[in-house]
Amino acid sequence: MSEQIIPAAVVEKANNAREADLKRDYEALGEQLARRGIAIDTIRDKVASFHIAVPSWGVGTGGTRFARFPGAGEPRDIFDKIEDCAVIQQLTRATPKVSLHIPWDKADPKRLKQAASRFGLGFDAMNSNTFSDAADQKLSYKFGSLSHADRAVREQAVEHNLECIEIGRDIGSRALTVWIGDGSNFPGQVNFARAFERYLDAMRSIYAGLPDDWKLFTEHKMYEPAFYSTVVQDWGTNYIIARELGEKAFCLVDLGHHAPNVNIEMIVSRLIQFGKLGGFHFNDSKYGDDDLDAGSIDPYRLFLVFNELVDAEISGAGGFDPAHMLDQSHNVTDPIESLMLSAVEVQRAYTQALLVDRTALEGFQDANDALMATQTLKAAYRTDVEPILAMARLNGGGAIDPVAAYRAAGYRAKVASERPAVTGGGGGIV
Ligand SMILES: [Mn+2]
Repeated sequence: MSEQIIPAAVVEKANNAREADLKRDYEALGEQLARRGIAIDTIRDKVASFHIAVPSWGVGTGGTRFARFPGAGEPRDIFDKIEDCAVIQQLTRATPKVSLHIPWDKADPKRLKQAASRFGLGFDAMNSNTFSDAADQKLSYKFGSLSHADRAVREQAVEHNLECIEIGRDIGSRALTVWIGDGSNFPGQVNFARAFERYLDAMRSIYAGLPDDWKLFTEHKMYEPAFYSTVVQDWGTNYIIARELGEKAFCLVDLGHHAPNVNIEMIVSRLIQFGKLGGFHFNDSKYGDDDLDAGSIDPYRLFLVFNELVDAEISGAGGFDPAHMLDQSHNVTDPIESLMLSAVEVQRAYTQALLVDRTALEGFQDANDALMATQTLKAAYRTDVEPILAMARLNGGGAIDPVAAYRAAGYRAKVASERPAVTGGGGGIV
């Protein structure tokens, strides 16, 4: 039995106050779903085994490029971060893995492993950082990293990524995510083709260092920090990269890294169809890479993404096993609360997508019945699946209402008294 940070008695008390109502709601929803030919327990079990990784950098307050307003009791190092992540997992039972960012989270791998296994946690994809300069770094990434004009800078960036793989091997990770800030701010500043060729060369060296059972995820982003051009700017370029590198290379879709109004679910479908969807960085956005909480702005879009994922899951698309990670920046909320609710929102979209009547949908599509086709999706989306999510949490030993249990435990006040305020530090908005 792994250690629990929130006292079991607090969770039990919070659950006891809600359990009778939940059982009634679950039964009522079960009857409703049975009329639609759906077994609620089957859906609940699928949801219980659906997991989302928490980013280590997400448990601190992110900040914007204007300022960072630190929160109380922020984690001081990776070991504090792991404890915060353990709280999220304990109450939601949806986030058993943590995604590390190097060098921010650099520590003795043995200690990392011990710290995580204390709480029954594991490690998800490793994330390299060549978009900022580390304190002890020889050469600067100011003008790029893996695509830099200077070979020595490129080699340094490759070495860093290989080190991330080494650390990852020691702690049981199975993937490396590479996002670079390389690009240009002025027309003419960079030769597009030469920069991309240099990037591909550098990535081939990283790919060569990848263990056989690992995956390499590359993440595209349209703009920021470069504002005229970005080396890995869109999913087309990302697809080319994955194709060029080989079968262990996949595209990572961060929901905030697209132009406004781009049809992300269609990108997801294309990447699935050609076997190159690696996974996701879930968040939400209104204008750009806002890194807002998943499902907070456009929950229907999140559902439509999952509609594609469930479609692929059901049709048995070859090698389909996408990684699910959150990638958010919290500025006005308690990061633990935001991450708990975001994990639940991602689970919710998955659950709703499981309810789509796919036989009916295909019939309406073939009959060109646009209205009924879209209503078929809406019928699933409109279903309040909260009782399923809450029951999966309760059965797994979590909280019916994670935020209520978290607040009742007074965790934030407790760590605020133990952890001195963090003033500087990397934001980590990728
Ligand atoms: Mn990201």
